[in-house]
Amino acid sequence: MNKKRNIAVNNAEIAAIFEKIADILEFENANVFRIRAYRNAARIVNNLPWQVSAVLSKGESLPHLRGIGADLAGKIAEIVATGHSSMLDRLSREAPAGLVELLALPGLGPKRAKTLYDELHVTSLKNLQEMAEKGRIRALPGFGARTETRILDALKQHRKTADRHLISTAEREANALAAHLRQLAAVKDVAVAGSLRRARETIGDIDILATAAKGSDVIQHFVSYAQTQEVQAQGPTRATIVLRSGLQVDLRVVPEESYGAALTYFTGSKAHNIALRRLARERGLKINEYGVFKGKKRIAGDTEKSVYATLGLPWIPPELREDRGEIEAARGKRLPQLIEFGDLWGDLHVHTTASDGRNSLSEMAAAAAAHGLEYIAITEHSQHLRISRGLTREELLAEMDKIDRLRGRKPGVVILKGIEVDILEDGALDFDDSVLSRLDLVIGAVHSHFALSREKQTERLMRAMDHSYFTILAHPNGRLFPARPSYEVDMERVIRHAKARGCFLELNAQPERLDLLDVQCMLAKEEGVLIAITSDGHSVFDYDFLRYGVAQARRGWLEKSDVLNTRPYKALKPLLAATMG
Ligand code: DGT
Ligand code: CA
Ligand code: CA
Repeated sequence: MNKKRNIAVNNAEIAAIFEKIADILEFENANVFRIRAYRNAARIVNNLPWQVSAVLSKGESLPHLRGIGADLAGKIAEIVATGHSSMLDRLSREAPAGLVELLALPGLGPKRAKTLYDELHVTSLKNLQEMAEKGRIRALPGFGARTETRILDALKQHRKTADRHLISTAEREANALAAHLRQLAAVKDVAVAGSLRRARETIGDIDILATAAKGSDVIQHFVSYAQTQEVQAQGPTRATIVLRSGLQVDLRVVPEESYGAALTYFTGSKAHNIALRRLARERGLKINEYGVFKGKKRIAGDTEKSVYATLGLPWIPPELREDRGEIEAARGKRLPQLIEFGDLWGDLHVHTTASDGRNSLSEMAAAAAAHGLEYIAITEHSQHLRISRGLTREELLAEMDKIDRLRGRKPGVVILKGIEVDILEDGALDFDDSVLSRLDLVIGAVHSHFALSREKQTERLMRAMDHSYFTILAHPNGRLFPARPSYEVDMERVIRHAKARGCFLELNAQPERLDLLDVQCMLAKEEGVLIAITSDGHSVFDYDFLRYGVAQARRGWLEKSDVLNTRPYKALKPLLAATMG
Protein backbone atom coordinates (compact mmCIF):
# COMPACT_ATOMS: atom_id res chain seq x y z
CA MET A 1 0.00 0.00 0.00
CA ASN A 2 1.35 3.39 -0.81
CA LYS A 3 3.36 5.12 1.85
CA LYS A 4 1.87 8.54 1.40
CA ARG A 5 -1.56 7.31 2.41
CA ASN A 6 -0.15 5.95 5.69
CA ILE A 7 1.31 9.26 6.64
CA ALA A 8 -1.62 11.36 5.46
CA VAL A 9 -3.81 12.88 8.10
CA ASN A 10 -7.38 11.70 7.72
CA ASN A 11 -10.56 13.72 8.18
CA ALA A 12 -11.28 12.24 11.62
CA GLU A 13 -7.89 13.41 12.86
CA ILE A 14 -8.43 16.93 11.52
CA ALA A 15 -11.82 16.94 13.24
CA ALA A 16 -10.25 15.74 16.50
CA ILE A 17 -7.79 18.65 16.43
CA PHE A 18 -10.65 21.14 15.92
CA GLU A 19 -12.57 19.53 18.80
CA LYS A 20 -9.54 19.90 21.05
CA ILE A 21 -9.19 23.56 20.08
CA ALA A 22 -12.87 24.08 20.85
CA ASP A 23 -12.49 22.31 24.20
CA ILE A 24 -9.63 24.51 25.31
CA LEU A 25 -11.38 27.66 24.07
CA GLU A 26 -14.50 26.65 25.93
CA PHE A 27 -12.49 26.02 29.09
CA GLU A 28 -11.11 29.52 28.70
CA ASN A 29 -14.57 31.03 28.30
CA ALA A 30 -13.79 32.23 24.80
CA ASN A 31 -16.45 33.70 22.54
CA VAL A 32 -19.21 31.13 21.99
CA PHE A 33 -19.35 31.81 18.25
CA ARG A 34 -15.66 31.11 17.93
CA ILE A 35 -16.04 27.85 19.82
CA ARG A 36 -19.01 26.88 17.71
CA ALA A 37 -17.08 27.61 14.51
CA TYR A 38 -14.47 25.00 15.44
CA ARG A 39 -17.07 22.42 16.49
CA ASN A 40 -18.95 22.97 13.22
CA ALA A 41 -15.76 22.64 11.24
CA ALA A 42 -14.99 19.38 13.03
CA ARG A 43 -18.39 17.99 12.13
CA ILE A 44 -18.21 19.16 8.52
CA VAL A 45 -14.76 17.69 7.93
CA ASN A 46 -15.65 14.44 9.68
CA ASN A 47 -18.73 13.94 7.52
CA LEU A 48 -17.12 14.60 4.15
CA PRO A 49 -17.35 11.64 1.81
CA TRP A 50 -13.82 12.34 0.50
CA GLN A 51 -10.50 12.87 2.27
CA VAL A 52 -9.33 16.45 2.57
CA SER A 53 -5.68 15.34 2.52
CA ALA A 54 -6.20 13.51 -0.78
CA VAL A 55 -7.37 16.73 -2.45
CA LEU A 56 -4.69 18.95 -0.94
CA SER A 57 -1.87 16.52 -1.67
CA LYS A 58 -2.74 16.74 -5.36
CA GLY A 59 -2.00 20.46 -5.11
CA GLU A 60 -5.67 21.35 -5.50
CA SER A 61 -7.40 23.72 -3.11
CA LEU A 62 -10.44 22.75 -1.09
CA PRO A 63 -13.81 23.37 -2.70
CA HIS A 64 -15.90 25.96 -0.91
CA LEU A 65 -17.51 24.38 2.14
CA ARG A 66 -20.24 26.21 4.03
CA GLY A 67 -18.97 26.93 7.53
CA ILE A 68 -15.30 26.75 6.58
CA GLY A 69 -13.89 30.16 5.71
CA ALA A 70 -10.41 31.14 4.63
CA ASP A 71 -9.03 31.05 8.18
CA LEU A 72 -10.22 27.50 8.89
CA ALA A 73 -9.20 26.34 5.43
CA GLY A 74 -5.70 27.62 6.19
CA LYS A 75 -5.67 25.68 9.45
CA ILE A 76 -6.78 22.54 7.63
CA ALA A 77 -3.97 22.98 5.10
CA GLU A 78 -1.47 23.32 7.94
CA ILE A 79 -2.73 20.15 9.64
CA VAL A 80 -2.57 18.20 6.40
CA ALA A 81 0.94 19.46 5.64
CA THR A 82 2.42 18.98 9.12
CA GLY A 83 0.07 16.68 11.04
CA HIS A 84 -0.30 19.45 13.62
CA SER A 85 -1.98 22.75 14.28
CA SER A 86 0.25 25.52 15.60
CA MET A 87 -2.84 27.07 17.18
CA LEU A 88 -3.59 23.90 19.17
CA ASP A 89 0.10 23.59 20.08
CA ARG A 90 0.06 27.17 21.38
CA LEU A 91 -3.26 26.78 23.24
CA SER A 92 -1.98 23.58 24.85
CA ARG A 93 1.23 25.29 25.95
CA GLU A 94 -0.61 28.27 27.41
CA ALA A 95 -3.34 26.29 29.15
CA PRO A 96 -2.82 25.21 32.77
CA ALA A 97 -0.46 22.22 32.78
CA GLY A 98 -2.44 19.00 32.86
CA LEU A 99 -5.58 20.50 31.34
CA VAL A 100 -5.16 18.75 27.99
CA GLU A 101 -4.92 15.44 29.85
CA LEU A 102 -8.03 16.24 31.85
CA LEU A 103 -10.02 17.20 28.76
CA ALA A 104 -9.07 13.94 27.09
CA LEU A 105 -10.56 11.86 29.90
CA PRO A 106 -13.82 10.29 28.65
CA GLY A 107 -16.82 11.95 30.27
CA LEU A 108 -14.99 15.10 31.27
CA GLY A 109 -15.83 17.92 28.90
CA PRO A 110 -14.55 21.50 29.15
CA LYS A 111 -17.45 22.63 31.38
CA ARG A 112 -16.72 20.06 34.03
CA ALA A 113 -12.97 20.55 33.71
CA LYS A 114 -13.55 24.26 34.32
CA THR A 115 -15.68 23.66 37.43
CA LEU A 116 -13.06 21.25 38.78
CA TYR A 117 -10.34 23.81 38.12
CA ASP A 118 -12.23 26.77 39.57
CA GLU A 119 -13.66 25.01 42.63
CA LEU A 120 -11.04 22.44 43.56
CA HIS A 121 -7.94 23.63 41.63
CA VAL A 122 -7.78 20.30 39.85
CA THR A 123 -5.03 20.57 37.22
CA SER A 124 -3.98 16.95 36.73
CA LEU A 125 -5.34 13.45 36.65
CA LYS A 126 -3.54 12.84 39.94
CA ASN A 127 -5.40 15.76 41.59
CA LEU A 128 -8.62 14.50 40.10
CA GLN A 129 -8.06 11.04 41.55
CA GLU A 130 -7.35 12.45 45.02
CA MET A 131 -10.44 14.67 45.00
CA ALA A 132 -12.66 11.83 43.78
CA GLU A 133 -11.32 9.51 46.46
CA LYS A 134 -11.99 12.12 49.12
CA GLY A 135 -15.57 12.43 47.89
CA ARG A 136 -15.10 16.12 47.10
CA ILE A 137 -16.33 15.88 43.52
CA ARG A 138 -19.86 14.69 44.27
CA ALA A 139 -20.55 17.95 46.11
CA LEU A 140 -19.79 20.14 43.09
CA PRO A 141 -22.72 21.68 41.20
CA GLY A 142 -23.73 19.44 38.30
CA PHE A 143 -21.66 16.46 39.41
CA GLY A 144 -23.08 14.06 42.05
CA ALA A 145 -22.05 10.63 43.33
CA ARG A 146 -22.64 8.80 40.06
CA THR A 147 -20.43 11.18 38.13
CA GLU A 148 -17.76 10.79 40.77
CA THR A 149 -17.88 7.00 40.37
CA ARG A 150 -17.77 7.36 36.61
CA ILE A 151 -14.71 9.60 36.90
CA LEU A 152 -12.97 7.01 39.08
CA ASP A 153 -13.78 4.28 36.53
CA ALA A 154 -12.48 6.43 33.69
CA LEU A 155 -9.26 7.10 35.63
CA LYS A 156 -8.80 3.38 36.22
CA GLN A 157 -9.23 2.61 32.52
CA HIS A 158 -6.92 5.50 31.66
CA ARG A 159 -4.13 4.11 33.86
CA LYS A 160 -4.36 0.81 32.00
CA THR A 161 -4.10 2.36 28.55
CA ALA A 162 -2.36 5.73 29.05
CA ASP A 163 1.08 4.47 28.17
CA ARG A 164 -0.05 2.69 25.01
CA HIS A 165 -1.08 3.99 21.58
CA LEU A 166 -3.04 2.88 18.54
CA ILE A 167 -0.95 1.07 15.95
CA SER A 168 -2.27 3.43 13.26
CA THR A 169 -1.09 6.52 15.15
CA ALA A 170 2.29 4.99 15.93
CA GLU A 171 2.72 3.89 12.33
CA ARG A 172 2.01 7.35 10.95
CA GLU A 173 4.35 9.05 13.42
CA ALA A 174 7.08 6.47 12.79
CA ASN A 175 6.85 6.80 9.00
CA ALA A 176 7.05 10.59 9.18
CA LEU A 177 10.01 10.45 11.52
CA ALA A 178 11.77 7.82 9.38
CA ALA A 179 11.32 10.12 6.36
CA HIS A 180 12.88 12.95 8.39
CA LEU A 181 15.90 10.77 9.24
CA ARG A 182 16.35 9.70 5.61
CA GLN A 183 16.79 13.35 4.64
CA LEU A 184 20.23 13.26 6.20
CA ALA A 185 22.82 12.11 3.67
CA ALA A 186 24.93 10.38 6.33
CA VAL A 187 22.05 8.00 7.10
CA LYS A 188 22.13 4.69 5.21
CA ASP A 189 19.22 2.54 6.44
CA VAL A 190 16.31 3.45 8.63
CA ALA A 191 14.07 0.75 10.07
CA VAL A 192 11.17 0.69 12.46
CA ALA A 193 11.67 -2.00 15.10
CA GLY A 194 10.01 -2.88 18.43
CA SER A 195 6.36 -3.74 18.88
CA LEU A 196 5.40 -1.67 15.84
CA ARG A 197 7.41 -3.98 13.56
CA ARG A 198 5.87 -6.98 15.31
CA ALA A 199 2.47 -5.29 14.75
CA ARG A 200 1.21 -5.60 18.30
CA GLU A 201 -2.33 -4.26 18.57
CA THR A 202 -1.14 -1.34 20.70
CA ILE A 203 2.27 0.29 20.87
CA GLY A 204 4.13 1.45 23.99
CA ASP A 205 6.88 3.43 22.30
CA ILE A 206 8.36 3.64 18.81
CA ASP A 207 11.81 2.10 18.31
CA ILE A 208 13.79 3.29 15.32
CA LEU A 209 17.10 2.04 14.09
CA ALA A 210 19.42 3.93 11.75
CA THR A 211 22.76 2.99 10.30
CA ALA A 212 25.52 5.55 9.81
CA ALA A 213 29.27 5.61 10.15
CA LYS A 214 29.03 8.21 12.86
CA GLY A 215 26.12 8.55 15.27
CA SER A 216 26.28 12.08 16.62
CA ASP A 217 25.04 13.96 13.52
CA VAL A 218 22.14 11.58 13.19
CA ILE A 219 21.24 12.02 16.84
CA GLN A 220 21.36 15.80 16.43
CA HIS A 221 19.11 15.63 13.37
CA PHE A 222 16.72 13.32 15.27
CA VAL A 223 16.29 15.51 18.36
CA SER A 224 15.75 18.60 16.21
CA TYR A 225 12.73 17.00 14.49
CA ALA A 226 9.92 19.55 14.26
CA GLN A 227 7.50 17.41 16.28
CA THR A 228 9.86 16.93 19.22
CA GLN A 229 8.24 18.07 22.43
CA GLU A 230 10.92 16.94 24.83
CA VAL A 231 14.36 15.32 24.61
CA GLN A 232 14.51 12.76 27.40
CA ALA A 233 17.95 11.34 26.75
CA GLN A 234 20.72 12.07 24.29
CA GLY A 235 24.04 10.26 23.85
CA PRO A 236 26.46 9.65 20.96
CA THR A 237 24.54 6.68 19.48
CA ARG A 238 21.14 6.80 21.14
CA ALA A 239 18.43 9.24 22.09
CA THR A 240 14.88 9.28 23.37
CA ILE A 241 12.37 11.97 22.52
CA VAL A 242 8.71 12.56 23.24
CA LEU A 243 6.66 13.78 20.28
CA ARG A 244 3.89 16.36 20.53
CA SER A 245 1.42 13.52 20.06
CA GLY A 246 2.67 12.10 23.37
CA LEU A 247 4.44 9.17 21.73
CA GLN A 248 7.94 8.38 22.93
CA VAL A 249 10.59 7.39 20.38
CA ASP A 250 13.87 5.58 20.99
CA LEU A 251 16.54 5.90 18.32
CA ARG A 252 19.67 3.78 18.08
CA VAL A 253 22.38 4.40 15.51
CA VAL A 254 24.67 1.48 14.65
CA PRO A 255 27.34 0.85 12.00
CA GLU A 256 26.15 -0.89 8.85
CA GLU A 257 27.76 -4.23 9.65
CA SER A 258 25.61 -4.43 12.80
CA TYR A 259 22.31 -3.62 11.07
CA GLY A 260 20.88 -7.17 11.18
CA ALA A 261 21.95 -7.85 14.75
CA ALA A 262 20.59 -4.52 15.97
CA LEU A 263 17.34 -4.96 14.06
CA THR A 264 16.86 -8.41 15.57
CA TYR A 265 17.62 -7.07 19.04
CA PHE A 266 15.36 -4.02 18.86
CA THR A 267 12.53 -5.82 17.16
CA GLY A 268 12.29 -8.13 20.14
CA SER A 269 10.22 -9.24 21.76
CA LYS A 270 12.28 -9.40 24.88
CA ALA A 271 11.14 -12.99 25.40
CA HIS A 272 12.15 -13.92 21.85
CA ASN A 273 15.57 -12.29 22.36
CA ILE A 274 16.16 -14.21 25.56
CA ALA A 275 15.33 -17.47 23.78
CA LEU A 276 17.75 -16.57 20.95
CA ARG A 277 20.51 -15.82 23.45
CA ARG A 278 19.96 -19.18 25.13
CA LEU A 279 20.26 -20.92 21.74
CA ALA A 280 23.46 -19.00 21.02
CA ARG A 281 24.97 -20.01 24.35
CA GLU A 282 24.23 -23.66 23.63
CA ARG A 283 26.29 -23.29 20.47
CA GLY A 284 29.13 -21.51 22.24
CA LEU A 285 28.19 -18.18 20.64
CA LYS A 286 27.43 -14.76 22.03
CA ILE A 287 24.72 -12.60 20.51
CA ASN A 288 24.04 -8.92 21.13
CA GLU A 289 22.94 -5.82 19.21
CA TYR A 290 26.33 -5.58 17.45
CA GLY A 291 26.52 -9.09 16.06
CA VAL A 292 27.02 -12.77 16.73
CA PHE A 293 30.44 -13.58 18.19
CA LYS A 294 32.56 -16.68 18.52
CA GLY A 295 35.06 -15.67 21.17
CA LYS A 296 36.23 -12.26 19.99
CA LYS A 297 35.44 -12.95 16.35
CA ARG A 298 32.29 -11.47 14.79
CA ILE A 299 30.71 -14.17 12.61
CA ALA A 300 27.39 -12.54 11.64
CA GLY A 301 25.23 -9.48 12.05
CA ASP A 302 24.90 -7.47 8.85
CA THR A 303 21.49 -8.98 8.07
CA GLU A 304 18.83 -10.60 10.25
CA LYS A 305 19.07 -13.69 8.07
CA SER A 306 22.76 -14.05 8.93
CA VAL A 307 21.98 -13.82 12.64
CA TYR A 308 19.31 -16.53 12.53
CA ALA A 309 21.51 -18.69 10.28
CA THR A 310 24.31 -18.87 12.88
CA LEU A 311 21.71 -20.32 15.26
CA GLY A 312 20.67 -22.90 12.67
CA LEU A 313 17.36 -21.16 12.03
CA PRO A 314 15.57 -19.71 9.02
CA TRP A 315 14.57 -16.03 9.25
CA ILE A 316 11.49 -15.67 11.47
CA PRO A 317 8.77 -13.13 10.54
CA PRO A 318 8.61 -10.33 13.15
CA GLU A 319 4.93 -10.95 13.93
CA LEU A 320 5.84 -14.38 15.32
CA ARG A 321 8.65 -13.20 17.59
CA GLU A 322 6.85 -13.57 20.92
CA ASP A 323 8.39 -16.82 22.19
CA ARG A 324 5.15 -18.67 21.53
CA GLY A 325 6.77 -21.66 19.88
CA GLU A 326 8.22 -19.91 16.82
CA ILE A 327 11.79 -20.97 17.59
CA GLU A 328 10.88 -24.65 17.90
CA ALA A 329 8.81 -24.36 14.73
CA ALA A 330 11.70 -22.69 12.89
CA ARG A 331 14.07 -25.38 14.08
CA GLY A 332 11.74 -28.12 12.88
CA LYS A 333 11.15 -26.31 9.57
CA ARG A 334 7.51 -25.98 10.57
CA LEU A 335 7.09 -22.19 10.43
CA PRO A 336 3.66 -21.29 9.08
CA GLN A 337 3.31 -19.84 5.60
CA LEU A 338 1.70 -16.66 6.98
CA ILE A 339 -1.22 -14.99 5.25
CA GLU A 340 -0.36 -11.90 3.21
CA PHE A 341 -2.39 -8.84 2.33
CA GLY A 342 -2.66 -9.91 -1.29
CA ASP A 343 -4.38 -13.14 -0.24
CA LEU A 344 -7.61 -11.33 0.66
CA TRP A 345 -10.29 -11.53 -2.01
CA GLY A 346 -13.02 -9.56 -0.34
CA ASP A 347 -14.39 -7.78 2.70
CA LEU A 348 -17.37 -9.14 4.60
CA HIS A 349 -18.26 -6.22 6.91
CA VAL A 350 -19.00 -2.88 5.26
CA HIS A 351 -21.32 0.00 6.21
CA THR A 352 -22.81 2.75 4.04
CA THR A 353 -24.75 5.97 4.63
CA ALA A 354 -27.84 3.77 5.08
CA SER A 355 -26.64 3.31 8.68
CA ASP A 356 -23.62 5.09 10.17
CA GLY A 357 -21.19 4.94 7.22
CA ARG A 358 -19.97 8.10 5.49
CA ASN A 359 -20.08 6.89 1.89
CA SER A 360 -22.92 5.66 -0.28
CA LEU A 361 -23.40 2.10 -1.46
CA SER A 362 -22.07 2.86 -4.93
CA GLU A 363 -19.06 4.73 -3.51
CA MET A 364 -18.19 1.84 -1.20
CA ALA A 365 -18.53 -0.58 -4.10
CA ALA A 366 -16.35 1.51 -6.41
CA ALA A 367 -13.65 1.89 -3.73
CA ALA A 368 -13.66 -1.87 -3.11
CA ALA A 369 -13.16 -2.48 -6.82
CA ALA A 370 -10.34 0.08 -6.84
CA HIS A 371 -8.71 -1.83 -3.97
CA GLY A 372 -8.81 -4.97 -6.10
CA LEU A 373 -11.44 -6.72 -4.00
CA GLU A 374 -13.69 -9.22 -5.75
CA TYR A 375 -16.60 -8.94 -3.31
CA ILE A 376 -17.95 -6.98 -0.35
CA ALA A 377 -20.81 -7.68 2.03
CA ILE A 378 -22.99 -4.74 3.01
CA THR A 379 -23.75 -5.17 6.70
CA GLU A 380 -25.59 -2.26 8.29
CA HIS A 381 -26.56 -2.05 11.92
CA SER A 382 -30.00 -3.34 12.96
CA GLN A 383 -32.92 -1.41 14.45
CA HIS A 384 -31.99 -1.86 18.13
CA LEU A 385 -28.81 0.18 17.65
CA ARG A 386 -30.37 3.62 17.34
CA ILE A 387 -27.20 5.64 17.93
CA SER A 388 -25.67 4.03 14.85
CA ARG A 389 -28.82 4.62 12.78
CA GLY A 390 -29.70 0.92 12.82
CA LEU A 391 -32.06 -0.16 10.02
CA THR A 392 -35.67 -1.17 10.54
CA ARG A 393 -37.03 -4.19 8.70
CA GLU A 394 -38.46 -1.95 5.97
CA GLU A 395 -35.22 -0.02 5.60
CA LEU A 396 -33.25 -3.25 5.28
CA LEU A 397 -35.62 -4.52 2.60
CA ALA A 398 -35.27 -1.21 0.78
CA GLU A 399 -31.50 -1.47 0.94
CA MET A 400 -31.66 -4.99 -0.50
CA ASP A 401 -33.59 -3.60 -3.47
CA LYS A 402 -30.96 -0.92 -3.84
CA ILE A 403 -28.25 -3.59 -3.93
CA ASP A 404 -30.21 -5.46 -6.59
CA ARG A 405 -30.38 -2.30 -8.70
CA LEU A 406 -26.67 -1.65 -8.29
CA ARG A 407 -25.90 -5.27 -9.17
CA GLY A 408 -27.78 -4.64 -12.40
CA ARG A 409 -25.43 -1.78 -13.21
CA LYS A 410 -22.36 -4.07 -12.99
CA PRO A 411 -20.45 -2.22 -10.25
CA GLY A 412 -17.20 -4.16 -10.77
CA VAL A 413 -17.50 -6.00 -7.47
CA VAL A 414 -19.83 -8.69 -6.19
CA ILE A 415 -22.10 -7.16 -3.54
CA LEU A 416 -23.44 -9.51 -0.89
CA LYS A 417 -26.48 -8.73 1.22
CA GLY A 418 -25.78 -8.93 4.89
CA ILE A 419 -26.57 -7.35 8.24
CA GLU A 420 -24.65 -6.60 11.41
CA VAL A 421 -27.50 -7.71 13.59
CA ASP A 422 -27.49 -6.79 17.25
CA ILE A 423 -27.16 -9.63 19.71
CA LEU A 424 -29.62 -8.73 22.46
CA GLU A 425 -28.99 -9.28 26.15
CA ASP A 426 -30.41 -12.81 26.12
CA GLY A 427 -28.65 -13.90 22.94
CA ALA A 428 -31.69 -13.29 20.71
CA LEU A 429 -31.08 -11.52 17.40
CA ASP A 430 -32.60 -8.14 16.58
CA PHE A 431 -34.40 -9.48 13.45
CA ASP A 432 -36.46 -12.61 12.99
CA ASP A 433 -35.78 -15.40 10.54
CA SER A 434 -38.24 -14.08 7.97
CA VAL A 435 -35.85 -11.17 7.38
CA LEU A 436 -32.54 -12.90 8.02
CA SER A 437 -33.33 -15.78 5.65
CA ARG A 438 -33.35 -13.38 2.70
CA LEU A 439 -29.72 -12.41 3.21
CA ASP A 440 -26.44 -13.92 1.97
CA LEU A 441 -24.85 -13.74 5.40
CA VAL A 442 -25.60 -12.66 8.97
CA ILE A 443 -23.02 -11.02 11.20
CA GLY A 444 -23.96 -10.95 14.87
CA ALA A 445 -22.50 -8.31 17.19
CA VAL A 446 -22.71 -7.21 20.80
CA HIS A 447 -23.16 -3.46 21.29
CA SER A 448 -24.73 -3.35 24.75
CA HIS A 449 -24.69 -5.04 28.18
CA PHE A 450 -20.92 -5.30 28.27
CA ALA A 451 -20.91 -5.85 32.03
CA LEU A 452 -22.61 -9.26 32.12
CA SER A 453 -20.85 -11.99 34.10
CA ARG A 454 -18.40 -14.16 32.21
CA GLU A 455 -20.86 -17.06 32.33
CA LYS A 456 -23.80 -14.98 31.07
CA GLN A 457 -21.79 -13.25 28.35
CA THR A 458 -20.46 -16.58 27.09
CA GLU A 459 -23.97 -18.11 27.09
CA ARG A 460 -25.29 -15.04 25.30
CA LEU A 461 -22.78 -15.37 22.44
CA MET A 462 -23.36 -19.12 22.16
CA ARG A 463 -27.16 -18.65 22.07
CA ALA A 464 -26.71 -16.12 19.28
CA MET A 465 -24.68 -18.63 17.29
CA ASP A 466 -27.46 -21.19 17.74
CA HIS A 467 -29.78 -19.26 15.41
CA SER A 468 -30.53 -20.90 12.08
CA TYR A 469 -29.10 -17.87 10.32
CA PHE A 470 -25.75 -16.93 11.79
CA THR A 471 -22.54 -16.61 9.79
CA ILE A 472 -19.93 -14.53 11.64
CA LEU A 473 -19.52 -13.37 15.23
CA ALA A 474 -18.27 -9.76 14.94
CA HIS A 475 -15.58 -8.23 17.20
CA PRO A 476 -15.89 -11.10 19.66
CA ASN A 477 -14.29 -9.37 22.69
CA GLY A 478 -15.93 -5.95 22.26
CA ARG A 479 -12.69 -4.11 22.99
CA LEU A 480 -12.49 -0.50 21.82
CA PHE A 481 -9.12 1.05 22.57
CA PRO A 482 -8.67 3.14 24.64
CA ALA A 483 -12.23 3.67 25.83
CA ARG A 484 -13.41 0.13 26.52
CA PRO A 485 -11.61 -3.04 27.58
CA SER A 486 -12.74 -6.49 26.39
CA TYR A 487 -15.79 -7.80 28.21
CA GLU A 488 -15.53 -10.95 30.30
CA VAL A 489 -16.07 -14.00 28.12
CA ASP A 490 -14.79 -17.58 27.87
CA MET A 491 -13.40 -17.34 24.34
CA GLU A 492 -12.30 -20.97 24.30
CA ARG A 493 -15.90 -22.09 24.74
CA VAL A 494 -17.08 -19.58 22.16
CA ILE A 495 -14.54 -20.86 19.65
CA ARG A 496 -15.48 -24.50 20.27
CA HIS A 497 -19.13 -23.57 19.87
CA ALA A 498 -18.40 -21.84 16.59
CA LYS A 499 -16.80 -25.07 15.44
CA ALA A 500 -19.82 -27.10 16.53
CA ARG A 501 -22.23 -24.67 14.84
CA GLY A 502 -20.15 -24.31 11.68
CA CYS A 503 -19.96 -20.52 11.89
CA PHE A 504 -17.01 -18.14 11.76
CA LEU A 505 -15.33 -15.51 13.91
CA GLU A 506 -14.39 -12.03 12.81
CA LEU A 507 -11.01 -10.40 13.09
CA ASN A 508 -12.17 -6.81 12.95
CA ALA A 509 -9.35 -4.72 11.47
CA GLN A 510 -10.29 -1.29 12.85
CA PRO A 511 -7.18 -0.13 14.74
CA GLU A 512 -9.31 0.59 17.82
CA ARG A 513 -10.65 -2.95 17.79
CA LEU A 514 -8.22 -5.48 16.28
CA ASP A 515 -10.52 -8.09 17.67
CA LEU A 516 -10.05 -11.25 17.66
CA LEU A 517 -6.82 -11.17 19.65
CA ASP A 518 -3.71 -12.90 18.31
CA VAL A 519 -3.68 -15.79 20.80
CA GLN A 520 -7.37 -16.36 20.14
CA CYS A 521 -6.60 -16.61 16.41
CA MET A 522 -4.16 -19.39 17.32
CA LEU A 523 -6.90 -21.16 19.27
CA ALA A 524 -9.41 -20.79 16.44
CA LYS A 525 -6.88 -22.24 14.02
CA GLU A 526 -6.32 -25.22 16.31
CA GLU A 527 -10.06 -25.82 16.46
CA GLY A 528 -10.43 -25.36 12.72
CA VAL A 529 -12.69 -22.30 12.91
CA LEU A 530 -12.21 -19.97 9.95
CA ILE A 531 -11.57 -16.27 10.60
CA ALA A 532 -13.04 -13.43 8.54
CA ILE A 533 -10.69 -10.44 8.35
CA THR A 534 -12.95 -7.42 7.84
CA SER A 535 -12.49 -3.67 7.65
CA ASP A 536 -15.83 -2.85 9.34
CA GLY A 537 -15.51 -0.01 6.87
CA HIS A 538 -17.44 3.20 7.49
CA SER A 539 -15.78 5.13 4.64
CA VAL A 540 -14.01 4.41 1.37
CA PHE A 541 -10.65 4.82 3.12
CA ASP A 542 -11.30 2.14 5.69
CA TYR A 543 -10.41 -0.68 3.29
CA ASP A 544 -6.84 0.33 4.18
CA PHE A 545 -7.49 -1.02 7.69
CA LEU A 546 -7.52 -4.53 6.26
CA ARG A 547 -3.74 -4.66 6.42
CA TYR A 548 -3.79 -4.16 10.22
CA GLY A 549 -6.13 -7.14 10.34
CA VAL A 550 -3.76 -9.18 8.21
CA ALA A 551 -0.85 -8.22 10.52
CA GLN A 552 -2.88 -9.32 13.55
CA ALA A 553 -3.76 -12.58 11.78
CA ARG A 554 -0.06 -13.17 11.14
CA ARG A 555 0.58 -12.66 14.86
CA GLY A 556 -1.99 -15.41 15.34
CA TRP A 557 -0.02 -17.74 13.02
CA LEU A 558 -2.83 -17.76 10.46
CA GLU A 559 -2.18 -19.01 6.96
CA LYS A 560 -4.17 -18.22 3.87
CA SER A 561 -6.38 -21.29 4.29
CA ASP A 562 -7.31 -20.32 7.88
CA VAL A 563 -9.03 -17.14 6.68
CA LEU A 564 -12.52 -17.22 5.21
CA ASN A 565 -12.18 -14.29 2.81
CA THR A 566 -9.01 -15.53 1.11
CA ARG A 567 -11.43 -17.57 -0.99
CA PRO A 568 -12.66 -16.28 -4.31
CA TYR A 569 -16.40 -15.67 -4.40
CA LYS A 570 -17.11 -18.98 -6.06
CA ALA A 571 -15.53 -20.90 -3.18
CA LEU A 572 -16.93 -18.55 -0.54
CA LYS A 573 -20.53 -18.83 -1.65
CA PRO A 574 -21.20 -22.40 -0.48
CA LEU A 575 -19.44 -21.70 2.85
CA LEU A 576 -21.77 -18.76 3.52
CA ALA A 577 -24.80 -20.66 2.31
CA ALA A 578 -24.08 -23.46 4.78
CA THR A 579 -24.59 -21.00 7.67
CA MET A 580 -27.93 -19.73 6.35
CA GLY A 581 -30.66 -22.13 7.41
P1 DGT B 1 6.26 -1.66 23.62
O1 DGT B 1 7.17 -0.53 23.36
O2 DGT B 1 5.87 -1.79 25.05
O3 DGT B 1 5.06 -1.70 22.74
O4 DGT B 1 7.06 -3.04 23.30
P2 DGT B 1 8.51 -3.24 22.65
O5 DGT B 1 8.64 -4.69 22.36
O6 DGT B 1 8.70 -2.30 21.52
O7 DGT B 1 9.48 -2.95 23.86
P3 DGT B 1 10.59 -1.84 24.10
O8 DGT B 1 10.32 -0.58 23.36
O9 DGT B 1 10.74 -1.72 25.58
O10 DGT B 1 11.94 -2.49 23.56
C1 DGT B 1 12.16 -2.68 22.19
C2 DGT B 1 12.89 -3.97 22.00
O11 DGT B 1 14.20 -3.90 22.58
C3 DGT B 1 12.22 -5.15 22.69
O12 DGT B 1 11.19 -5.69 21.92
C4 DGT B 1 13.40 -6.07 22.86
C5 DGT B 1 14.55 -5.14 23.11
N1 DGT B 1 14.80 -5.05 24.55
C6 DGT B 1 14.44 -4.04 25.35
N2 DGT B 1 14.83 -4.30 26.61
C7 DGT B 1 15.42 -5.49 26.61
C8 DGT B 1 16.03 -6.32 27.59
O13 DGT B 1 16.10 -5.99 28.78
N3 DGT B 1 16.52 -7.52 27.19
C9 DGT B 1 16.46 -7.92 25.90
N4 DGT B 1 16.94 -9.10 25.56
N5 DGT B 1 15.90 -7.18 24.94
C10 DGT B 1 15.40 -5.98 25.29
CA1 CA C 1 8.68 -0.06 21.73
CA1 CA D 1 11.62 1.47 23.41
